Amino acid sequence: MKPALLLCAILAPTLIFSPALAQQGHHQNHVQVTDEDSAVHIHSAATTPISIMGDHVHEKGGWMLSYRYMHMSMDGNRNGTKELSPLEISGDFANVTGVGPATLRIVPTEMSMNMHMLGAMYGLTDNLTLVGMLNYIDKDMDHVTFAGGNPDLQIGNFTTRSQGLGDTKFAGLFQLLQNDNHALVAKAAISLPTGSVKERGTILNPMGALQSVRLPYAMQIGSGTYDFEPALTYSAHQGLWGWGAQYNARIHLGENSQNYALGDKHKLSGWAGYQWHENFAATLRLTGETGGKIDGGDPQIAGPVQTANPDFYGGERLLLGFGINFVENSAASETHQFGAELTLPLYQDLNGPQMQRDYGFTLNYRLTF
Ligand SMILES: [Cu+2]
Repeated sequence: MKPALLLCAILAPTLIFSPALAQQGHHQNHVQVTDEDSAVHIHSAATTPISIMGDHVHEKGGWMLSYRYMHMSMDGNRNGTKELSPLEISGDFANVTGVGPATLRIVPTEMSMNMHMLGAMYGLTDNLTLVGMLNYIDKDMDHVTFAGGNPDLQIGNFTTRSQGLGDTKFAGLFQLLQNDNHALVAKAAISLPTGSVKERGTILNPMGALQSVRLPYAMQIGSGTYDFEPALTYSAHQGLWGWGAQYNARIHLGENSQNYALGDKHKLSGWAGYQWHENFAATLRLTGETGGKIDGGDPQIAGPVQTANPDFYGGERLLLGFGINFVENSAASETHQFGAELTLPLYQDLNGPQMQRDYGFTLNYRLTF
């Protein structure tokens, strides 16, 4: 990722909306804000995109339970910024540094991932909130197989699937700064390797035979390592507008039991949100992300396919997110919030050949009490 692009990710929403930031509105964007003069709590919709996690803390004794559904779709392949057809990958690419044969006769064409996340937050003090999160993940990947002796001859298609409990996360969120308009929250999380790294599936090999293999890294459910996930989130609101920025990372600590570590990831997001109704807000987000290649390799993951090569992982992306948040008006002290966000790729520079990102979306329900 060029520094300029990362800077754009942060600045663009702020610049786009800056003329309007001077406006004064009647609502505050705090979910916990109540109308002092009324017995009825007035909640207003959050102006932070739903895909941004760890942006807030809860008051001492406050709880939040959440369910999040994330879908991510991948379609086609690229090397660097150039798109590649399956025929180009089968014919032109050597698998020189990878494990297994020197050719790539099996080419993934589409992939989808679904993630169900259950989360709980609890305010231990006004400035420290504890978080726990469980994930359930399913993945499927479609492939075409070309003949071992003829890179132009397609001999069939197959799909592999994997599913299971993902990595489990525990986090502490520390409120570093909070006043009427600004908040700064630091997150320190540990990810436990509860997700499987030994998923198996059946492939159609270039000899035309069905074969049971350990699935490539992209189809495994967990990282297999203990991971450190730090984040720092700034958010602000004024009138009907909100904006903010977040840095977060996933750092893999050591190697897993199968002798590798996934590439570390770093993400920088910038966003703006506008509360166009007391109960609704719209959000716009830009995220720049960078990820490394896989370090090491699982000797049981081999084959004439790009996803079995640790070097064909990682790269840089710029993503655009459009979101909507809703909060229910309620006289009770609990609030129900819903959020949805659609994510589209703007730019991808990948260590390829590698599958490229297509659309994704996140749906979220939160209960605060
Ligand atoms: Cu919360």
